[in-house]
Amino acid sequence: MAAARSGERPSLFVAAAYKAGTALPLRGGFMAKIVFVLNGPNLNLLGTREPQTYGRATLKDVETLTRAAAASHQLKVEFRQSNHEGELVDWIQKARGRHDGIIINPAGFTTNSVAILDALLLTELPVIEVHLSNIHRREAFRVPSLVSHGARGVICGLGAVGYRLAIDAMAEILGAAKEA
Ligand code: CA2
Repeated sequence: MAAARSGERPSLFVAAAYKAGTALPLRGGFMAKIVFVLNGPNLNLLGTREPQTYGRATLKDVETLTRAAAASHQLKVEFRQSNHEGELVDWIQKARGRHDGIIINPAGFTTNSVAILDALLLTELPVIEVHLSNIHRREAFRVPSLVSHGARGVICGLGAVGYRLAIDAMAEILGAAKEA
């Protein structure tokens, strides 16, 4: 928060927006847009098993890469993981009015969660679906994705880089500024 950082008293409007989590004011009064990055079940274990399929990056590494990509577009990121469908649905419901776009790796909920799909549709926010592995080259049960019905675009098979590409695409969708 620019004013708070420089020791000035923030305006009431800025303080209210900041408290509500709807926008993050940066230097010069520019409001950074916030991308909600959600990760589904078992992704907390990333980097510990099956490196041939999912790579060696941990979820923390993916978060770091995602935040760096977002910063280059002056976007903020809220990065979360849950093993619980209902928790993901609750978070997605609350995204409306608080976040500007959603990037989601639904993991094991990809093909079966009507609840997550409905929640994504109800937010009316732009959604990008990401998978580390190429789900189309794997077992038949990993496709089709229900979540894709609510997504602007889908990125799969590029490992952690897919999250960076999703941020770049989201920046384009949101009309975010690119750092010189
Ligand atoms: O490729 C992806 O990102 C997936 O969404 C990952 C899911 C899988 O069910 C989808 O079909 C494709 C599985 C996530 C499992 O997480 C891991 C945890 C530890 C080590 C490796 C993967």
